[in-house]
Amino acid sequence: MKTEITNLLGIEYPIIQGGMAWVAEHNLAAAVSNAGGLGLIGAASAPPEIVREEIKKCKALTDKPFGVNVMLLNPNAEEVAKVIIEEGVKVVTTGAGNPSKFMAMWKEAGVKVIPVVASVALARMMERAGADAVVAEGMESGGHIGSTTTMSLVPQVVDAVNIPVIAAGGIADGRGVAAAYMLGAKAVQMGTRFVVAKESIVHENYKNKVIKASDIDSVITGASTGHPVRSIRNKMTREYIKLEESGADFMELEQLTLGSLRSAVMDGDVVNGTVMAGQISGLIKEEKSCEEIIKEIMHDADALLGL
Ligand code: TUI
Repeated sequence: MKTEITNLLGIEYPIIQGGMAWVAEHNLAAAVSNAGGLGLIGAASAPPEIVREEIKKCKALTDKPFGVNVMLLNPNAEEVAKVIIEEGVKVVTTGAGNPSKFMAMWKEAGVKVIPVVASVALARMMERAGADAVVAEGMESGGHIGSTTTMSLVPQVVDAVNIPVIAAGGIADGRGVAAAYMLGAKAVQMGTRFVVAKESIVHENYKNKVIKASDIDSVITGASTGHPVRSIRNKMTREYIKLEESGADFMELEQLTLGSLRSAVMDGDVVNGTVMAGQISGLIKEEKSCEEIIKEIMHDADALLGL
């Protein structure tokens, strides 16, 4: 399946791995890129020098293109944006905000810029600002989300812009890829599926939580703070929602989630930690290598699309 995105990025398959905080480190990114997709290092809240080290380690593991995701709520985003240029990274994606102020410097340096958007308005603005493509991410996704579903968002973004659109949110198999293609997308981005990859460094407890989750096991917390986050229901989300319903203030809510993603991903605390994952978790039944994931998905998508 060759598309405008495989051509733009110089990759074999139209599959991008989400730039997930703590999860998307160099081992996972390199494994996805080596399997013919586009791996991403998620800069999340990491200090710029850690991002630089992650980029160097990824380069040592793959000669294929890979990218970095800049999480725009990170106070260090500007320094991370510069590290990306200094290290010669070819592709950047952004999340959780509007990357307009970094666009000129990235474009001048020849970096391909692919903002993740959750609305038509931001997609249009990104096209005007010079984005090479956009990821239209529906609210089925894990982590920080918008309020429109993939099924509704993708075709509306496709109609609104002339740059290629990558679909994300609720996609984890060949049917999802084929459906995204039918909606006009030229590639997909998957996060949750790659959390449960053999090469993913996340704690076994986290992987098992995703594998055991059903269709209705994720919840949204943080809507009251303006930063809604989808994760798998546990003691932490129950306490958070109770606090939110009681009208707790921002700082009190922040206190509960401080370091909670890290403790779930790294220490396997899936009780008090935050297990970010998408609604498609119910479809993911076993750990597979990135190569197996990508090969199987593309085989099924090609068959469905008659390619
Ligand atoms: O960014 C993501 N997913 C993420 S970021 C993240 S780290 C985090 N952890 C706790 C709280 C907040 C963040 C975990 N998961 N996906 C891309 C995405 N971007 N989804 C939604 C958006 C988005 C939302 C509003 C993009 C722009 C926006 O407003 C733009 C504006 O005009 O400011």
